[in-house]
Amino acid sequence: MRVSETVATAAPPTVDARLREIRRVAIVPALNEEHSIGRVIDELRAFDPGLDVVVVDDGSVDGTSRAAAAAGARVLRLPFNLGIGGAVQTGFRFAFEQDYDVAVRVDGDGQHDPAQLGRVLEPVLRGDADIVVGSRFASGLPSGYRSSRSRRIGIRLLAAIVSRIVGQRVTDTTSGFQALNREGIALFARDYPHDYPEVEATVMVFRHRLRLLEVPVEMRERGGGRSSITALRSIYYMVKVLLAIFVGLFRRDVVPREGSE
Ligand SMILES: Nc1nc2c(ncn2[C@@H]2O[C@H](COP(=O)(O)OP(=O)(O)OP(=O)(O)O)[C@@H](O)[C@H]2O)c(=O)[nH]1
Ligand SMILES: [Mg+2]
Repeated sequence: MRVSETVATAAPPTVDARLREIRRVAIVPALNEEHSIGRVIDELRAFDPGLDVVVVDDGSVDGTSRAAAAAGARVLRLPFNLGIGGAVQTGFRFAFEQDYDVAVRVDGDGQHDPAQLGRVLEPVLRGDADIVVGSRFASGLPSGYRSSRSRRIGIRLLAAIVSRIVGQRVTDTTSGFQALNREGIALFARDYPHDYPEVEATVMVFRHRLRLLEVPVEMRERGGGRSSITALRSIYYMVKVLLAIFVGLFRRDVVPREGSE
């Protein structure tokens, strides 16, 4: 074999080339997002035309399902509102059962910019992580993302507590902008927290000995619709999530494996 051939085969493939070789799906939870869902789907396709898009419509009372289907997405319509955790788990079950290799999770309100998915996917495609979380605070630089002061404090406090528990610094435990390999998909298909799930899910990932990495992302303001998180709910959220984490620490059999019931 000539040296030039060796070099050519040894060269690492680009993200695009690696993506093309695998089955990948975007999971988009949506509750009453008829005004933003079409654009989210268009942007996902612009990032990767071969990406399958699954919108989990969690009992919307507006035209979310119609808008998603019109934009070419597969729509999983839940008969009533399960809440964000149930909707997200439905998406992961679908991804698992349909044998997808990689899944990304993107909110239906347009806050996550699909153009940044390359960065979120990179460590998963490189084989360095089972789940990658796009973090608003990982860069240490001020982020364009603005939310209420109480909510920012809450996010940071949760990040500090979770970092202590898992023994790795995490900066954004409430981000739903994620990429997962088959192991990550399998875990979340089997078991996913409810209500306000991301914080608990972060702890769960570590307890199952999966590898989690954060990458810095910029998040946008909501395109329309209403946030599910009001000021009063933020407090409820903090208390509930902290309780759930501590109860979760006492769970014994935390590692359901693919193929085991
Ligand atoms: N399926 C489902 N999706 C929900 C529910 N509540 C919110 N969502 C969706 O989940 C995503 C995240 O919810 P948001 O309310 O935007 O939460 P957030 O992004 O943390 O909060 P904001 O920064 O205020 O937007 C959005 O795409 C919502 O449409 C729910 O009960 N079920
Ligand atoms: Mg949002």
